Amino acid sequence: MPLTPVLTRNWDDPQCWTLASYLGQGGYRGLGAALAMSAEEVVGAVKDAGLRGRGGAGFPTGTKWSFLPPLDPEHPKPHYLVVNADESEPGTCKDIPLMFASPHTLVEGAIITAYAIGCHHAFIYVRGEVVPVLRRLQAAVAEAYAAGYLGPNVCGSGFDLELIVHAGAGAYICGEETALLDSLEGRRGQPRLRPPFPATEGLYACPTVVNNVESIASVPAILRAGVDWFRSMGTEKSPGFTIYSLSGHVQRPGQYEAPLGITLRELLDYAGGVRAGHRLKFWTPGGSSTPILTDAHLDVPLDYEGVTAAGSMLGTKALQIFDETTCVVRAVSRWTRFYAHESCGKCTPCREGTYWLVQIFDRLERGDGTEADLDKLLDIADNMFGRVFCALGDGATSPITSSLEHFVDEYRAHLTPQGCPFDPIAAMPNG
Ligand code: L3W
Repeated sequence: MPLTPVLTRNWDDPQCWTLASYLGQGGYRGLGAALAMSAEEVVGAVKDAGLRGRGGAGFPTGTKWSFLPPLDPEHPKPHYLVVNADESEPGTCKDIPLMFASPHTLVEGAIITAYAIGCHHAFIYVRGEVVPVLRRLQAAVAEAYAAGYLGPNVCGSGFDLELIVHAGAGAYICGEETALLDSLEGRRGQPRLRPPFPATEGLYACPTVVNNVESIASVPAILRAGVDWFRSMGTEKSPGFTIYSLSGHVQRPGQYEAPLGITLRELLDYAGGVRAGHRLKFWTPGGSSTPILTDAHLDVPLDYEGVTAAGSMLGTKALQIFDETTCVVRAVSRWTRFYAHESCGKCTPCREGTYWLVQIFDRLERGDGTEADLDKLLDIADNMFGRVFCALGDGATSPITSSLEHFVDEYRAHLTPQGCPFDPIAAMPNG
């Protein structure tokens, strides 16, 4: 399959983040097309295109928009749009480069989405740590206001929109949509019980669309080039293009924009393959919250159906590549430590479960593990999965159960007084 640079197409331009560069590439033409349509027609176009959420879950974007109750002049409750730009999943690095290189793509997508859902106040909730990205977003929003794309009477259409860039304080849990809303309201970010989903009760208990950066940034191209064009890429159930982030033991790590349904084997060809002299051992299709896959899955179509059939999720399309020098137990142990650190503590299975998982991994690595510890890992994972408050806890168990499924012998090789049999230096990119 060929690469399909749409979102990434102007990243080589030395001034790619500016309005002038974006306009030179046909920017804001999608907005022009949208404003010539009714809001319902815009929602219909995104539905027909089959765009699915790029933040991890793959939920149909247009369908989500259509869940918002109609605006009722008798009982006015505003509609809000919140862009989830809190990218923090391990290995996931698509939204931050996208906002850094081409912030206007997101701004244009947010304006179109707000118009479609009848929203007059939209928010971009971005990780506070990525200050250069924050500055570029703020500059792009300021440029858009000055050019009349934001503010009262957008492009003379009679539609008013305020767009606010909000910096989060750096918590993984705030990427969970309801924790993000709590944080945006000024509270400690912790997930809310769903239902009600944000579409009916979101920000300030008002109907709210929460979408990932890449989902929103994909909207202008659909309006500009059309539904058929979008559907000419990807698969029937997962149409379009998307950004795959390749990292780890790969010759040319980076973002590769390609149709959904491409395989890791094809993407590795573009990325120069696994580092010289080594072979693929395991990989993640979507960050650390998706079950790991192995070299037996090189030809799995990277779309929402193909990856599911292989026993994983597509997730954030963060393809972390590990060669045979990597200890799978150590990799999973590192991720587990991340989840324990980032657990918000609201629910017991996640707060306690991630803590005890870390204790067991530490035992295995230092040579104090026993066969019973392997059962305990599965037992704790079983007591977490489906019993936690949000997807963070479920995600923490995915690499554990899948690595035990594929590499139980490697876990057993740790049950010696020496513990981990791997040389950590060999696994370093220049090892
Ligand atoms: C109205 C219904 N809305 C579902 C909406 C819901 C949400 C979207 C998807 O987790 C995954 C997670 C992570 N009425 C609805 C409805 N919705 N039913 O649809 O919902 P859901 O529950 O399928 O997923 P989620 O809670 O959004 C996202 C995985 O992504 N992930 C995480 C990545 C982390 C980041 C980050 O770094 N910030 O993106 C990676 O794989 O594990 O499974 O909007 O409201 N009946």
